[in-house]
Order: sequence, then structure tokens, then C-alpha cells
Amino acid sequence: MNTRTLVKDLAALPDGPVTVAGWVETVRDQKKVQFIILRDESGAVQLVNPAVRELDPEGVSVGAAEALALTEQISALGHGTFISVSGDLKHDERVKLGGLEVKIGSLDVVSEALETPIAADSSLDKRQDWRFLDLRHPRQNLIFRIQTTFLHALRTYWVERGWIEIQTPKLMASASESRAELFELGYFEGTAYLSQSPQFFKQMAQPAGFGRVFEVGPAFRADPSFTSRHATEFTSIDAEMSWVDSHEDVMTMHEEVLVAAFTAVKDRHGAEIQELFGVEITVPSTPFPRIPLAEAKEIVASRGYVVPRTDADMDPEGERQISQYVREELGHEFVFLTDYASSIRPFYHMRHADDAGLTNSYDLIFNGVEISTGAQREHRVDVLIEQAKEKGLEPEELDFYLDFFRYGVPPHGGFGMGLARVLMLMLHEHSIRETTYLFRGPTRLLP
Ligand code: AMO
Repeated sequence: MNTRTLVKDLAALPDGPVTVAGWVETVRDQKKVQFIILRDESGAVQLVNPAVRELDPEGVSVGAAEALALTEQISALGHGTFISVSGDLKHDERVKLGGLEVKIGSLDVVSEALETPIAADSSLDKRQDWRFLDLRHPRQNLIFRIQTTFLHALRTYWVERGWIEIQTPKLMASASESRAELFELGYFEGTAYLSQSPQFFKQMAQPAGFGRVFEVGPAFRADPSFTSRHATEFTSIDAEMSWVDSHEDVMTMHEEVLVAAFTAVKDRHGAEIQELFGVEITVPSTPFPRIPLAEAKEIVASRGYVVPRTDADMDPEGERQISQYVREELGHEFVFLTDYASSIRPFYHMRHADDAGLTNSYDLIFNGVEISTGAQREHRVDVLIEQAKEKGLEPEELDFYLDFFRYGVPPHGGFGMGLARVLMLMLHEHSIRETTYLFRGPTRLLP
């Protein structure tokens, strides 16, 4: 291990010898002095070198020859080159970047870089082609530090309350959501499918006696659309809990865990988010507004937008409109739309005791886009079989799942939430491609 100091730790050190390492962001090669902006994973620092352009023709001292060589080495540095520099740290208020600089003693070129193929104004698609270079940008770096904090806070919330983290298989014998968006692959002599959601197996933890479980893992959807919110592979955050009375209990847990996560993000990164994204993170107040879907459609209609089909889900414009209403009238960035019609919900959603046309379910909308679906599940196996048949499913195909309900199971419910969507909306970004480490879509399998 070398003994490099992270850039962010320099401020706390006294003046004196240090070693820093990272990549060259810029070189300013002036006649009398040279500046390098070196960036590492934690920040950027100015390195300085008094330029020596020629040797003293009188007596050539070894030191002078070294100084000339260092100057020439810096002049030749390409952007993106990884270097390690030992030198003298000096705190100096006049230095704009962090009030300190390092006077270069020696410089090692560790790995040279070709000229970068992308610029700040390159298209998103081109930046995706060169994602590893795009990720060097401090905004992108911050997104994934925020993601780390966000996930850590969710985990901490659940772990401290006795939840169990599970990893469900992604190779499946059948569809987990709809057959429409299913990836099929050859599996020895037969066929397997990629998991669209951990739905069935997180529910399995309930008859397994786990009580409350969560998972953060990949989900796959063979969705051919090119929107800012759809990927063919995405990270799904899933929760499932026993002993709920209705979807209301799921929503209460859902909002609490989001408050914990937003608090952590604001505390740790609020100032940087303000600086790099111009966004003030708001920790949402609880309870989040709850509006039944039918009422939400009326509200949106009264504002001049009619959601195309009456039996349908809220469409993207409807989601934007209801969010705008909630922001203006209730001062909130989140809204739970509840009580979806059973005709537009999966067979496993529990229906209202007094109205089979409605489900104990919700979607969570954040800043105009759906980030989650949640519900109480139907745990009475005879009702579940009827609902499956009604949706045109073959109970025989689902037998492994139906077995979960034949040997005793508590009432339960949970939600699934798309990680990249939450980050996109939190940071007011325009696409989940910006908030996914490596995006996967219909025409993107590389890098
Ligand atoms: P649903 O299909 O609504 O519900 O998915 C839950 C959440 O996952 C995210 N999501 C996606 N993100 C990116 N690209 C996609 N193609 C994509 N599809 C979904 C969204 C969405 O809100 N089993 C249920 C959840 C449950 O009831 O527990 C489910 O999968 O943020």
C-alpha cells in the first residue's frame, strides 16, 4: 500500500510533506509557473511547480537538471493521466480551490491516458459509451455516494428493527409479474426466465416465519420502451412484512424508511447537492398525503387533464399533474395514490372486503413519477386461486407459489421501489441513465 493522503483529508493536515494520487483534471502550463488540478475519489487539489525552462549555461547543477525535467514532464501531461505526487502541503487562503496547494517535489506518471473522447456537452448516449470517464465527473461521483448513503440508511432502519435481509434467485421457472415483459433464456434442456421482481419469494418469507424481510437486488423487464424511467435491468428495493391489517400499515413503514433515508442524505450530502445539483433536499413530513386513485383522476380532470381511459392506471402526465397539485395545495413532494381497481392490479393484491372492484394497494409518486408499488397480499388460498383464474392464469403453473399459502401464513404486505428512479427525482435529473451505474436498455448492453 502506498501512503497517499486523500484530497479531502489534506485540509486537516499541517503544512509539510504529503503524497497525493489521482488523475490530472487540468494543466495550466504558464511561462513561470505550472498548475495541475489533481482529482481523486474524494475531491480536487491544486499542485504547483515553478517552471524551469532552460538550464543555466554556466554551471549545470544536478538540481537544475531535475527541475527542468520535472517542468518538461508536467508540460507533457495529458488530461486523465493517473499520477502520484510527493510534495509540500501549504495552506494558503489565496488559493481558490480549498485554500491549500501542494508544491510538487516529485511526480510519477502511473498510467497515461489517451485524449478523452467525451466533453461536458457530449450527448447522454455518448457519455454512456464512455461511462467510466463520465463517472469521473464530481456530479456523477456524488450520485453514487448519495446512493451509498441512501441504501445504508434503509438497511440501518430495517436491521435495527429486526428485519431479515434476503437474496432471492433471479433465475426463475415462471413469470413473477406479467408474461409480457419476460426475458427467456435457454437453461440446459429447458427454459428459464429472468426475475422481474422478488415478489413471490419475498412473500415466501412470510410462511417461512421470517416476519419482516427486505432485499436490494436486480430485476429484469423485457420492456422495449425508450423512456427516461425504464430500464431492462434495474435495482429493486423490496420489503415485505407479516401481520399487516391493510396497505395502510405498509405505507406507514414505507414513509418512515424514506424519512430515515432522506434525513441521512440531507445530513451527509445536503450542501454538496445544493452546490452541484442546485437542489435543496427536503426531508418529507409524515404522514405523506394519501389520495384514492379515482379521486386523483377527478382532481387532475378538474385541472384540465383527463386521463385517457377510465379503467386505466394514472398515465405519466396524470402523475405529473397530481404531483403538481399535491405540491401546490399540500406542500408535499410525495403522494400515495391508493385503492387501485382490481382490473389493473396483479392477482396477488388483496381486494377490499366490501368492494371486490378495488384493491388494498398503492403507488407512491415522488416529484411527478411513480417510484413504488405496494399492497396487502391475498393470503387466503381459495380466494387467491379464484383471482389468478380471473386474470387468465393457470393455477397449475403457480402451484409452487400457491403452496406457500396452504400450510399457514400470516396476513402480509410490502412494496417494491426502483432505486434509480428515487435518485433521479431526488436530484431533479432527467433520466435514470444518469443515476444508474451502468444502464441497460433495449439497445444498450455495453459497457
Ligand atoms: P412494479 O412493477 O410497479 O411492482 O415495480 C416496482 C417499482 O420498480 C420500478 N420499476 C422500474 N424501474 C426501472 N425500469 C423499469 N422497467 C421498471 N419497472 C419497475 C418502479 C416501480 O414503481 N412486485 C411489485 C412490487 C410489490 O408489490 O411489492 C412490482 O414489481 O420504481
